[in-house]
Amino acid sequence: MINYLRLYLILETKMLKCPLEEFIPAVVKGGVTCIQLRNKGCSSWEVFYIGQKVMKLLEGTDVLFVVNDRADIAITLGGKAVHLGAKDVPLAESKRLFPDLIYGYSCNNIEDISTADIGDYIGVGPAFPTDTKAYLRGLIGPSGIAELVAKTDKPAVAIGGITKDNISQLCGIGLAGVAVSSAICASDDPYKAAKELRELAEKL
Ligand code: TZP
Ligand code: MG
Repeated sequence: MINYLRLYLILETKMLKCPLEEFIPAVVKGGVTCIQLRNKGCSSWEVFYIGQKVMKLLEGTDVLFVVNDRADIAITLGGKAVHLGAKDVPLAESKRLFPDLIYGYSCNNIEDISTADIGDYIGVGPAFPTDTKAYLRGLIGPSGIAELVAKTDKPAVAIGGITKDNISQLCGIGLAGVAVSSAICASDDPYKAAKELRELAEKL
């Protein structure tokens, strides 16, 4: 699991500056280790359809594909992993129904950390301010992330507003990796953005 978390891309296709068919191979070459399909606000049909395309483009790579929010869509796609949070269906119930999925869980406080105990990895944040997520939970910053990471043995990725210019503030706090969306999705050169972030993520 841990190897898939080093550079965790949160895909929002509306941000892309090139076709998905170019973007996915570019970021894989650049060094992303996991791709989560987020596409907030899209219909189930659209998430399924884009998910199929992404899975096809990832064939033959060692990049983990994760569906955000929806275990049912992950299962329908034949995917292996889902990412849930406090506003999604309960992790325990989902795990009971779909025990073979890999589960990520979003954590912002100590209660979330305890809920995530039955999951496989955690996302912790927000690290920095971001416009990508509406209704962002309270900013906890690098120090808040460090405190939560110290209270669990689950592999953790930091999330929220992470760029090549601030990632160094997350070094030395026990992270398995970083999760980024706009820093790669909205880049004019997604290959270069992924490559630079991967190199910096190796120093966490
Ligand atoms: N959850 C907490 S912050 C965030 C999500 C999905 C947005 C991450 O996107 P960005 O563009 O890397 O800030
Ligand atoms: Mg969610």
